[in-house]
Amino acid sequence: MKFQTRRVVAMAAASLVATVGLAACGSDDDGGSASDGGGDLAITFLPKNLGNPYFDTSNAGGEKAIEEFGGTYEEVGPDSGDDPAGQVPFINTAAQQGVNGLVVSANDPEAICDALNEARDAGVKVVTFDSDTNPDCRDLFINQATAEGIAKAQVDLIAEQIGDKGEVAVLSAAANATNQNAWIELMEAELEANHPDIELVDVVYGNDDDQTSFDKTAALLQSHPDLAGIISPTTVGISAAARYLSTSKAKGKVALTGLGTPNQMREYVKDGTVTAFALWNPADLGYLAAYATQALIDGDITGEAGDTFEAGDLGEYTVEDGGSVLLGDPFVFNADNIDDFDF
Ligand code: RAM
Repeated sequence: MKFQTRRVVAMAAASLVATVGLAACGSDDDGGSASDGGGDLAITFLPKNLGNPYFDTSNAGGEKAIEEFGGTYEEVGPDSGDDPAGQVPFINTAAQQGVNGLVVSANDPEAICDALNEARDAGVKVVTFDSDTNPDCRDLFINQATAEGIAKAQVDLIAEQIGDKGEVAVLSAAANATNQNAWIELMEAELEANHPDIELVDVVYGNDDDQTSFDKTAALLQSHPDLAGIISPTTVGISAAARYLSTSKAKGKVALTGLGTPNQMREYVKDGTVTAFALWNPADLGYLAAYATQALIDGDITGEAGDTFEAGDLGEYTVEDGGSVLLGDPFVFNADNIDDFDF
């Protein structure tokens, strides 16, 4: 496995990168330990894998927050999200470095648990965001939207796009991804309860790898010639599937929806491959996760239900049952609004 790291001393202002309502500040610096920065708190972000624009945006939000309250931002992660334990070495290294906080999106609910708990025993505050672990292995989960809301938004979209009948398939991320699996389970329940004429015929996994997702889309169309639609609840999957469909005979015939970023999906909305898809603001998610981590480190909260903390520009948040904090509602993007967004 290739180790990759990107470190930023968040207090030292460098170039400004605009996201939606958030600005990220950073410079690359590979030297020194995580606690050598100009700020007080060393916080490391560990996405499912590096090179995914979704996490680039979410982590830029985290970096912006760390800059505001003073600390050192670092991002580390595996190149690929297909190994359930692939994040373990990065967790161990962060704990050895003595970082104050670790913000993780989990590729597997159990495989990284022991490593996270060892880090916690060593004094590191562990916050999951985007994709949770087993709740016993972290202090807090920052949830982008309710799983029920995310599932229903995608089912509503595909039902509308295929006239509420026909075969659909799911193109997911890693097979063990906590977030995608929770959404798929709820989508199945929603289809069963409210869409009797839609049949879910397949679930395939692109591992949040562009090429794998592209190839799995081609294979889905081959093995299901009557497919009416694809739901891809991953930004990597939906953009790869859209790229495949956009030049295939299935363009305009097989509907595609799911969770995507406006910048990756814009050309496919404009060329008619995709009508509408959903997401939340990833920058806000990372920003909220960083402020929650700060509140834990400073001892303002412990992660108990009812705890409240201030999250900079986003205002006050309350910890809910199960140690989770909810960002908000999913948002639907279409041809009418996609140009209002840049992330
Ligand atoms: C991908 C990742 C991430 C998920 C988004 C929607 O970027 O799988 O975990 O939340 O898609």
